[in-house]
Amino acid sequence: MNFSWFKKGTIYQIYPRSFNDSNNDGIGDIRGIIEKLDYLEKLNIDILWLSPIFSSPNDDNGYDISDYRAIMPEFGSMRDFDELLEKTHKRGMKLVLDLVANHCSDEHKWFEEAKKSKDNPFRDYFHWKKPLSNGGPPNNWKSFFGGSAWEFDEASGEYYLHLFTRKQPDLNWENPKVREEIFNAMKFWLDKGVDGFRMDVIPLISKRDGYPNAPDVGFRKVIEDVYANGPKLHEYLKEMREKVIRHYDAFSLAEGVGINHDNAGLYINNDREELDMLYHFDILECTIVNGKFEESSPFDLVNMKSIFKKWRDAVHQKGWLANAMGNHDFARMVSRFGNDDKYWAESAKMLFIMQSTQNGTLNIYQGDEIGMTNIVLESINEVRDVQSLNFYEENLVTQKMSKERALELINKEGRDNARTPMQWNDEINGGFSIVEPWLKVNPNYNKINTVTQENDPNSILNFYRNVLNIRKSNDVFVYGDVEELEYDNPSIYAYTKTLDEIRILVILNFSDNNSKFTLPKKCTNKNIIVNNYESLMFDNEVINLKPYQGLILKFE
Ligand code: TEU
Ligand code: CA
Repeated sequence: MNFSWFKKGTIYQIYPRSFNDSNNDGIGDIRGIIEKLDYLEKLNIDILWLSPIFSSPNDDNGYDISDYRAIMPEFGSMRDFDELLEKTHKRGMKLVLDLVANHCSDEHKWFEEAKKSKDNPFRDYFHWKKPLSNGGPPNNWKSFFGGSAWEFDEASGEYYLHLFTRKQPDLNWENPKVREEIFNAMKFWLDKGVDGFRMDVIPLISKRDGYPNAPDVGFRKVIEDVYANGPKLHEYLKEMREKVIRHYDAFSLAEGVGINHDNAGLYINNDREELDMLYHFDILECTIVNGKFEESSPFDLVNMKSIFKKWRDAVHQKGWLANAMGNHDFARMVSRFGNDDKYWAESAKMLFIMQSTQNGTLNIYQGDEIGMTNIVLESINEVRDVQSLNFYEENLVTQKMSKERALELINKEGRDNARTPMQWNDEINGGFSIVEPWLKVNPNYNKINTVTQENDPNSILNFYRNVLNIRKSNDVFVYGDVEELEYDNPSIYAYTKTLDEIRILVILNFSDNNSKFTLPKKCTNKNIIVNNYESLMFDNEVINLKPYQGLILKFE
């Protein structure tokens, strides 16, 4: 399938728990999303992706599903969902759900049954193994969220596999009944009219035969070589396309944990008939060496350029990527890649110029359009994310670092940074809720909120709207071929994008200082279509860029 709506369309990721609380219980909900459809339409969004909205005990905020066909009561009812879907479609927008199919919740009835006995018909929906002779777990696999990936079940004397928390048992995709259950759940939502799925950790669904021990090569490499890309993975993805996706005008978007540019094509190349696109993690993890809260490297622009280039080349004319600079699993984009203090607005805008001119479907994470920043959580009691909490607790045992250092790392890289409630206005709790929200609101909501920015023509919000508007009527943004200029320049990222006779030139100053750049051809102010500063000095072919200045010039 080769529809262009998902290539050209802009995706907006909503983390429902933190988006908008319509009934003031401190938790965002579906009616809260409905209330903000005007806002999203005005922003020029085409596709909404909702992080999981299904029933869940919320050990991992919905990424632990206990019923694939029911709405989480805290988020509302099926009627609310149907209304959201209808109203989204009425505005010409699409709605995409999050399919978490590698694992479910330990409170799902499948797992509750499976635990009852070894011969329960649901037992084989999961991965069970006997202990080693010393009683230990069957292999050395580690959970993404710390500790062993195996949990001992007293009653049956066996371990079950959970690559995430112990409340997220991995489903056994070898079992055709499991595949059937998941495919039927997908059809249930697609039949309602949902327009596709973002597929959570889909590269992990096929496990390696015999569960071999992982070599000691760093967690990232272990994910690639041992957890992801298992032997039957592509068979399952083809089956999913054949039995489900193919029959609908809907897309499948892989969350690409464990995929690298060498094997990406196996997932998304058009001739493979598997998935439509994927998010790779290389940009999002470009400062993370092995895993979160471990060693990190400083931001390096040339490295970022090389990642973009590598991926672009890998899928060129064969497959399609999706491009995200932030999501609910990482710290805030402007805090990581820009300067969220002195050049907050400038760098937020510049990053969006980059993002909106890179290849692949453009993906905006809620709040980035107003430049929301990381938060400082003052004590561990304010931390909500299970990944951060597990890390903190593990450290209390191992004493690898001081408690203060652990909290500092959580504040730097933890997922709560991106999950603080959306900042709508400068009223109590940023207008998210009138009661205390489930996670602290960033105290900077007085300054950073949608209403203040709505009223300011130079705001980040209005800049996003404007760029998206221009992008809609300029296919070169989406389909143009990229060519780099001054590739080795450590502070300026410059590239052209060309489609037929039309060429744009993007110039981005990733620096707190002024930087000079020599234009490849003579330009005048008439060539400028986007500029995040009010002025620009043309001095023949040399331009002098201000800190974090970003420009798009157009030539015909
Ligand atoms: O994330 C998968 C994933 O790989 C992340 O755990 C990522 O590696 C990590 O956050 C970076 O440190 C997906 C979801 O996006 C995440 O929210 C879930 O917790 C996870 O799957 C389990 O479903
Ligand atoms: Ca609510």
